[in-house]
Amino acid sequence: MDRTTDGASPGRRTLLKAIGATTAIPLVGGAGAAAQQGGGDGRGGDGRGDGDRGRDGDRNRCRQQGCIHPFSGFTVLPGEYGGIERPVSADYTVETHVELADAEAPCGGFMFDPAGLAVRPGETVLFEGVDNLANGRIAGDHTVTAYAEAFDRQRRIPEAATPFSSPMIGPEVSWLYRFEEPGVYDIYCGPHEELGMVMRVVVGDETATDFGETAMPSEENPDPTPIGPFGAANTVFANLDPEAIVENGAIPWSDDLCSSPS
Ligand SMILES: [Cu+2]
Repeated sequence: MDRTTDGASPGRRTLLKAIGATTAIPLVGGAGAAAQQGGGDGRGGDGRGDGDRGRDGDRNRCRQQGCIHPFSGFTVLPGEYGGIERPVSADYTVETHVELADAEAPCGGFMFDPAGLAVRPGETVLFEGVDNLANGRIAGDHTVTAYAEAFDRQRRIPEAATPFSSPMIGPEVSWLYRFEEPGVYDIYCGPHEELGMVMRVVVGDETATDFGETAMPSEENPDPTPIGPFGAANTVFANLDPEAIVENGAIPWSDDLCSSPS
């Protein structure tokens, strides 16, 4: 049933495991290499396991162009932790920061900057936690998380979009994500949402924000469904008009975003 793995001798399989399937591909010759090409040989989906799939398996794991995972994105670690190169250069950069001078400001200085960003379908955004005490900003620890049922929250991303979240992004760590489906994406930082650390990405020209009603947890209803944005996040979203984001391309962070709309 399984020509590829049957044809691969135990020796070859051991070699693949030892040096990694991807780097092994250019090294193996003859029938083994031909079987790795896939397509055009009528094999189709044959129920093979993933363990020894080499290039085919990689394709399944990297469903987006450039191997940016639709759920977990791509985490860019600093060199001392392996220095894995990012698969693509980003089309846009968003800084995830704490502005020290704004500690007394309504949002406490926690921000995505810009807070509003317009991109085209298929473009990539790098969320960057660069420590820069010299300009009064420190990186802090943040996440880039979509409002979605997967996280027990109101869905505030397009129906067709995959929910996503970065891991915790600390100093000198960055996170790359590709936005595919048109529409409005509301994003929050797990630890700092209540302080207004949220942002809105508009992909393409779809600017509808009919996310529906939400309730906040209360004594009478401690576990409402769905849960919407918390605290100052509501104020920031009220100030991030999707049409204005598309018109301007980006809305930089400012403390005004954290004040009630007039
Ligand atoms: Cu944060």
